[in-house]
Amino acid sequence: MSGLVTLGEQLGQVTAGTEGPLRPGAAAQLSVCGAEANVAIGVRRLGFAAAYVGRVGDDAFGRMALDVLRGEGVDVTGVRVDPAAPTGLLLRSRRTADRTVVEYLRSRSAGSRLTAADLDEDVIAGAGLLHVTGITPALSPTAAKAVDVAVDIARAAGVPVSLDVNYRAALWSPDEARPELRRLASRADVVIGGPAELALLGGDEQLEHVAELGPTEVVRTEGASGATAFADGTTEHVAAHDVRVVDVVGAGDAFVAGYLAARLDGRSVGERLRLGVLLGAFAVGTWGDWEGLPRRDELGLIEHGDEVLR
Ligand code: KDG
Repeated sequence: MSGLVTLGEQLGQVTAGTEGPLRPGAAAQLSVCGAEANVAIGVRRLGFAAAYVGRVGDDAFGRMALDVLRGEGVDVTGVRVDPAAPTGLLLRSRRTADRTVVEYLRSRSAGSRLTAADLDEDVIAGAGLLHVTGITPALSPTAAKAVDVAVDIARAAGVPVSLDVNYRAALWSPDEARPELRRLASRADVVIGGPAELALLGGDEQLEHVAELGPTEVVRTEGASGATAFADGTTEHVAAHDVRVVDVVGAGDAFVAGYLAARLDGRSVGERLRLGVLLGAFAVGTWGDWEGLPRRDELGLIEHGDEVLR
């Protein structure tokens, strides 16, 4: 497989349908989410192969996760159904019209029971890119080990490694996260994160300081301002699209999917940034983490400013 391979946790997702706290009788939407699989779906929709490795429970959300990924054409050969633990859950309430609250019910979940034995060495060694995030090492010592071993396999095979810092304060403290994430960044080729995440790694948000850890490409996502990359000594910035924002969750994963898809396609850093911010614009303009990600033939809708695609 010459595409992207990634590993992580898929969660069931319950999103309140209306503004306010979660309360009895409130309408809710069910889905699945997970930063790594969001990226796999985004890359896949653009026409590249993607494989996802993880564990889900033998329950409704586990089945939903597998159905979604299979339906998107993501290779799930590496997903184990673990009968000993439930699929983790993410509760999302729109606490007010523009403030989202996320709660995790994921401790001792199936996804956190991921181990290095779940990895297929040949799949990683044959990939065009291994993508990992800072969420998986925070789940459990065995999941952290799985990430480490996956990176080892990729590096030994000459497969580029990308890291989305994805610091989750609900899972670990900055002091716990910093050494682990710095070590991962030092073994990655591409590191992507927001300003605060890059500061967690490099002491401040300067791309050059993170690059000193070892990666050849460091990318800062800057929300409504766009994104900036430092690669091979050169800094490049691309502005974000001017779109109406309905839901920012998943925008980072969408950016990563676009950036990495363009990288798999052998495109320049500037083109990677442009595809990244374009996918980010689709993500913020639609509800859900991955549901609104574009197929390749839809890119022009935002890229060319068309209001209607005919
Ligand atoms: O990036 C969106 C993610 O936050 C979401 O899909 C859930 O993976 C997730 C997490 O751990 O927060």
